[in-house]
Amino acid sequence: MSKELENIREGILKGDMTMVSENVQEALKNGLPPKKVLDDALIVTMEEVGKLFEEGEFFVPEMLVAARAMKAGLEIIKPKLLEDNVQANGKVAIGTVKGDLHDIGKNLVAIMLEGAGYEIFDLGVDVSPESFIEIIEKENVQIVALSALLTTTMANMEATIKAIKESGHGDKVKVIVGGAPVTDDYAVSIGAGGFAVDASVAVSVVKSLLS
Ligand code: B1M
Repeated sequence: MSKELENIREGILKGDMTMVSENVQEALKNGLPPKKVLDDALIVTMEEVGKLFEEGEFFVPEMLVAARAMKAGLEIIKPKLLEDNVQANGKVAIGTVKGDLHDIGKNLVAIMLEGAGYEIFDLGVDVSPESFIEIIEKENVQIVALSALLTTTMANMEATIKAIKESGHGDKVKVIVGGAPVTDDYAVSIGAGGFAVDASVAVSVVKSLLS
């Protein structure tokens, strides 16, 4: 691995945005293809972060600063990728369901998915079923990712899934759900295509839903 890619990895693991930005710029200046920097440094290190989180080595704060550092690198790479016409792995619309304003977990999921090469349409918080349907129609997303943190708003996941099915998009769109009160059994009971307990598992679930 080149020195710049090694430094990007180190920067992400330390949550050092400057180190990541400088080394991404240096790598591009030295002629490394943007896709290589994305795959071999940014994405691979975010996978490592996900594993460290699953193993209990990293906690949410470390994951957030690592994600923020990775995002700093991603911002530099993004325009270059578009120039190179690199295709995203798939399109994902994500939001916290109607009535719910919690967005920290949802943001983590969005960042991890973006880090894994998916194009993300983040609708924010308090998102109505209609807004999800609108983005499905406008952007042809393949995955809808719903987050809920309140037992009272979990029901809006079911309402969103029902609305997507009724709108006729149920066959082409898979829905993944998650959030502190959500369980695998609940996901099955409301007809979701997948459930993830945390942001790194969400990446694996989306990957398998699209494979
Ligand atoms: Co709120 N809140 N809150 N809150 N809040 C909880 C959720 C609560 C459990 C606290 C408590 O009472 N112990 C409780 C819910 C109780 C319940 O429903 N049974 C609660 C309550 C009651 C409320 C209010 C009603 C309080 C009030 O006003 N009386 C109110 C509701 C507002 C609303 O949404 N309409 C409210 C407000 C707020 C703040 C605005 C102050 C703030 C949110 C700030 C923000 O998000 N920007 C807040 C916070 C911070 C919390 C706690 C303390 C922390 C949540 C958090 O960010 N965790 C929370 C208590 C707790 O959870 N310990 C609490 C860190 C985050 C990384 O974890 O979001 O779980 P989490 O995400 C995880 C996984 O769940 C998963 O991945 C992440 C980790 O990788 N995940 C997904 C999440 N979404 C996913 C989607 C996926 C896959 C995985 O696929 C699509």
